Amino acid sequence: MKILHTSDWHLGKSIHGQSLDADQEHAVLAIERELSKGYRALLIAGDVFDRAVPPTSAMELLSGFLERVSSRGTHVIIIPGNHDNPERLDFASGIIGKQGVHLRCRYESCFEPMVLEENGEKVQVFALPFVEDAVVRERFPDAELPDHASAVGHLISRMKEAMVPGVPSILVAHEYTGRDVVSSDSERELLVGNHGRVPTELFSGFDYVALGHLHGPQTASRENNAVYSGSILQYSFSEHAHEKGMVSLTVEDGQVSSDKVRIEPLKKMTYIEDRLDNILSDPKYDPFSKDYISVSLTDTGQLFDIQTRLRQRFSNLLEVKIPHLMKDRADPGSVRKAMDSPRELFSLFLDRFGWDDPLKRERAIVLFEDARARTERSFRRGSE
Ligand SMILES: [Mn+2]
Repeated sequence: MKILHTSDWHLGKSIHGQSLDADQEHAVLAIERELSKGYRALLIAGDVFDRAVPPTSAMELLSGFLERVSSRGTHVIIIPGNHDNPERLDFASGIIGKQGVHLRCRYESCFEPMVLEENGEKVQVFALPFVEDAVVRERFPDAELPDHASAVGHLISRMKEAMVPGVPSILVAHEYTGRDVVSSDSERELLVGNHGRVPTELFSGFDYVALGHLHGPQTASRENNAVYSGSILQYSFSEHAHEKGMVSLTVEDGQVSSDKVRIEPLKKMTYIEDRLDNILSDPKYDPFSKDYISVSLTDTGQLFDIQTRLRQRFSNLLEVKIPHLMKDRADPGSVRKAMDSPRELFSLFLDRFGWDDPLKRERAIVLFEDARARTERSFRRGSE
């Protein structure tokens, strides 16, 4: 039996004001194509939407997808992540569940496993909605839950009580766990908040833990077979090196094994660090002309029309950084010192424009001095 593990779809997300609707539709279709290869179920381990109130385009995309996939008999198991609003996501879940789309948004109803079966092979899937400590405390007032780990631990221990013996088990969760895991910009804001990292030991006792939350595909715990599938797309330039995709699980003879499946993005996110003239002319940048581009210019000189010129080469330019120029600007001291000497001021001006060649500089300074002398002479004549 095959099960597809995905997470962090973030439908409705935009970056630097750029809507990702087309990119997300492309990725969702790739998931649908993979599912057509004979999967029993799809897991979405949280952050289905990017926002509590998603744009209608995102809702339409998910709605159409669920309709097509469930009509082919594939089960879909969804938990809310920290970006989702669990109450909204839970809408009509009772009716939708009968069609095989299982929204697990409430802690009270997450203890019982869903048992899936195919050709005599069975698997039990537990789904833990993103754990909000305050809500868990309110729902389970008798439990002692001083911190996030104890809240997560409480819910998981209740699941283990309901576990069917002798049937392999999968837990779906949206949590931050693992000792050597790497986080990225697009999820960072969430990790420094109230929700800390929980010990991986909490996830022991399952045959596979299908995690969401961190956007880089990675293993959180080898012993506990806890894996982050990663987001379905690159959602920040800090993720430009990530190969995004999903995890294909095979349940066979009571064992769960996993394989990575790539999602080829419609447009990649590419980060380029170089001098402006190189970026504009070097053929090595030709293949990136349609990518989402973040440029960091290494130039130290003043530059004109940067956005327009870069955009002619990269139609999807999203970000330009000029770190050295910023440094220059932050040092008004050198400018003030040069104010007394026109020659030094002009020399500083040449620095800003990146005139490094000593011969050219010398010629420019001679021309400048000459022009200045002539101008001063004509001023003197005028005032006589
Ligand atoms: Mn996320």
